[in-house]
Amino acid sequence: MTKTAMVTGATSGFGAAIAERLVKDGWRVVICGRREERLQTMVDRLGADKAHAAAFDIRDAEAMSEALDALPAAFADIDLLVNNAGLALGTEPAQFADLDEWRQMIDTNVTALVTLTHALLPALIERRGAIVNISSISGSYPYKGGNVYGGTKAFVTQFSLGLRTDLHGTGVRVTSVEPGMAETEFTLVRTGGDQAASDKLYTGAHPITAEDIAETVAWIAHLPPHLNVNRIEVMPTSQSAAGLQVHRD
Ligand code: NDP
Ligand code: 8X3
Repeated sequence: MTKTAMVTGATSGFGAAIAERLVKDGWRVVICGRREERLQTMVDRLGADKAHAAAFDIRDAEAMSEALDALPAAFADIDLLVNNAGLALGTEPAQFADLDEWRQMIDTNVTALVTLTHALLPALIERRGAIVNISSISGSYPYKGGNVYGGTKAFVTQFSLGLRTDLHGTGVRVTSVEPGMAETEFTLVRTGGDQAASDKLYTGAHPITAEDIAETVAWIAHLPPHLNVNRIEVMPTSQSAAGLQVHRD
């Protein structure tokens, strides 16, 4: 029987690649994001029987609830929730950071993610479904300017592990996927649209691609029901941890 996935943040980067990959693998997908034209283009390409566009700002709980209530019957029974929508804003040290940007990251990466998960949990339990949360290595390894972004992703990882514990015995699988540096629109968003900064970061680094993460998520989604990947950390070979720093007077 055809299974249905809901993929948030499907207008770009990981989410777009995950949605495309799942449809290729025979799934139906509900694709979410604010940029409605991109979602519609994707529906046109993948087919309206395979993809359904749900355009809403994930920080708006009412809009989220309306979008869930408006799902057509063929897309209403979600077997897999991919909580991918998220962003980093700013690279300044904490003492120079913009509080509104911090709040936007928390509202998107944390509050919206738990709100959607809470809404879908009863159905996921009923269907013995799965949740894949897109966290980040920034939740495990601090770096300069990562402050609140890293904090939100540490939350996502720990929330995933906590969900696993609470869902014990329900058959619902939960995975935290923790990618390192990947070339998507992530740095464009983080820098307020600075294409040169984005190009500079990725040039020569052979970063992760969106398709690499789609491959990882598809592998997790297709594992037999008795297996749960709790967390998986994926970096480009060119990236590794850089250790601690010491300030001397
Ligand atoms: P992109 O910027 O390419 O994609 C981000 C997606 O999130 C877009 O589809 C965007 O949709 C959606 N989104 C952001 N804010 C909102 C909002 N308020 N409401 C609805 N959707 C929203 O970045 P990535 O693909 O790289 O990022 C995907 C996830 O992966 C994020 O959670 C990110 O933190 C994480 N990640 C990224 C890494 C990287 O190096 N790229 C590494 C590790 C993790 P729209 O703008 O249309 O609303
Ligand atoms: C994105 C990865 O290391 O750029 O989550 O913060 S990193």
